[in-house]
Amino acid sequence: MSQNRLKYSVEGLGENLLTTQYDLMIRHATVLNSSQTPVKVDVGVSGGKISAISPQLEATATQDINAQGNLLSPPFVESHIHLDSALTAGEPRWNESGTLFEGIQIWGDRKRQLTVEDVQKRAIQTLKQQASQGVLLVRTHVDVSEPSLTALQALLALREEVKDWITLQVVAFPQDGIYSRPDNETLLREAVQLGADVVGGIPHYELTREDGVKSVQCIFEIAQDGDRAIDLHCDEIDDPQSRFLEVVAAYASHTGMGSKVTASHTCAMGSYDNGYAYKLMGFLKRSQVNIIANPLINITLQGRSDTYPKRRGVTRVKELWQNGINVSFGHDCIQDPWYNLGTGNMLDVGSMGLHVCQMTGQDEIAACYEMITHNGAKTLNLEDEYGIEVGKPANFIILDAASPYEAFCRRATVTHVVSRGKLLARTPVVETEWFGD
Ligand code: 17E
Ligand code: FE2
Repeated sequence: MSQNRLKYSVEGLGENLLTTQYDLMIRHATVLNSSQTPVKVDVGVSGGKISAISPQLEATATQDINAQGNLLSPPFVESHIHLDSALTAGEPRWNESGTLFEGIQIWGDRKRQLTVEDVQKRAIQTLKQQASQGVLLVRTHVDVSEPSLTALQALLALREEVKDWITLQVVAFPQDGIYSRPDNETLLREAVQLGADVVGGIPHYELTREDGVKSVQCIFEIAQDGDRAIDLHCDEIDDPQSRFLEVVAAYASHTGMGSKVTASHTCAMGSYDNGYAYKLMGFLKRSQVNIIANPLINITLQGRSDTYPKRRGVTRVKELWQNGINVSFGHDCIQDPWYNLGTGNMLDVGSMGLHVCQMTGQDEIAACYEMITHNGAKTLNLEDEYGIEVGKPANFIILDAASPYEAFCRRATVTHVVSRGKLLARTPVVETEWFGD
């Protein structure tokens, strides 16, 4: 067993204590320090943890990886996905209108055929696809407005099965609304008792504004009773009158749940007038809620009733970030009734976000990278275990790029994925052979 006595982080780069033997050593990596400045380091891993970060480590290791000056980054965080519907695009039919509502109808038919094996097969395939592209933390929604709770049970079992290589959080999500059927509230409570980590909701899809507000109240009660976090689909619509985000912010403040509360999508914010949005921004900041935008999905689902000018349907990511609110980006769907494309690549998500939200300045691009890494870990309330620091679990990736900017430019390959101190996946960089002049 290797020594594990080195206690300094990237900030303490000057010290270079010797150790005898690491399990894994990454040489010639670039990491970003706390002020986002790139520094060249070697990283030593032992006992599943990062045990040394130094400009040069004079040590041996059971396994050596030469990063060749490339970026060693904390893993990508998928803060919002629906694994229960992943890889079902076209079943039983394709979403021709491209709307959220047709997606819900198609899923309504598909979910009647769910079995535990069907859900687990698609989910594990998706998780492997995600992990091989550098995602090691995932929050998945699972529809619990389905009487047998098949998908929930499948994903709760899978959460345990995969925990040695990927961290999965499960949100109990009543896709059809809590009040669309008499037993949906009971199903949501049951899902929490069965072990869902997070309570979900969909206030904009309840029949009335009043039902929507009541659903938020109910969700907070369930979460407080079960000591769970909250992540609602909130205002995923172009309707500027859809104002459930203010209700969520109010409950987050009144209950003191603060950063344990997340509002996902919040598309209507892109349709609010500036006066209201400005007031809301202050409330959001005080409430400490997290926001998740899903740019790949909402740029395609929203704006469908517009002619021209056509709205983008994505929430005010740049302004939320400028106001110090924690924003992350999610993929939302991989080849399902709402979005028939996608591979789980978080650089695709971040890139779409930076385009749609016009975050092309250098600091803005860096912020978009944070939205697929650190900010997602914060939303999942897992930041204590996350980051490139001595003593933290050795979960990190190496990209074929020297910086986040370059990673976005070239949609860089994640060449190495290290999870719990072990190499989990390696992907070679594709090289073109040029036969012209
Ligand atoms: N369900 C929903 O209400 N909204 C979405 N974007 C997806 C599922 C993917
Ligand atoms: Fe979603």
